[in-house]
Amino acid sequence: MPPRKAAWQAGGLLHGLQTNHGSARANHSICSLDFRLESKLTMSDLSRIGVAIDSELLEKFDDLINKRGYTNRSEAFRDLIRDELVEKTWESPESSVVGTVTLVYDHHVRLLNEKLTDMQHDHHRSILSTLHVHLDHDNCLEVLVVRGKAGAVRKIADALISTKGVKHGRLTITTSGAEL
Ligand code: NI
Repeated sequence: MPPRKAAWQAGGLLHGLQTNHGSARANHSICSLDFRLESKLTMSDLSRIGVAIDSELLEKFDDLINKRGYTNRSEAFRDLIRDELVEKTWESPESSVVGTVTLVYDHHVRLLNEKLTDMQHDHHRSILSTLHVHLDHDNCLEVLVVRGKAGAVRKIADALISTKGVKHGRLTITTSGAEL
């Protein structure tokens, strides 16, 4: 399974920001950005940079971040960078990661419940918690919190999602936050 973007984050922003390169090339704006680690916020950690960006793209960016509830550009840019850094860690199978696996399935499918439970018990060290919701008469939603080496976590998610009878499944990648 290809790496998937976590929630909206950078993927959503980047995909929402296609611009007409032909017409807007010459029309650049400079925006000033603060980059800092919020957990260690001191003046010496703060770097201020200027970014040249075409006006049309900047307008779309401002539009998008307003809708997402950002109050300033700097925080939106920082989130873009963090999301790319998190994504990068998943490329190495040995890196330590955290994530969630979401499954939707019909619990009437023969032995499906048992199969999914067996698989979760087989990987009890990697699956920290499971939330089960009975969506309606037939369908169940399960959200599993997973933690471990990227390769192993991905393998567990693939096995669960590809089990016959699972209607939809998704592995969402995130980070323990320690590196950001
Ligand atoms: Ni259920």
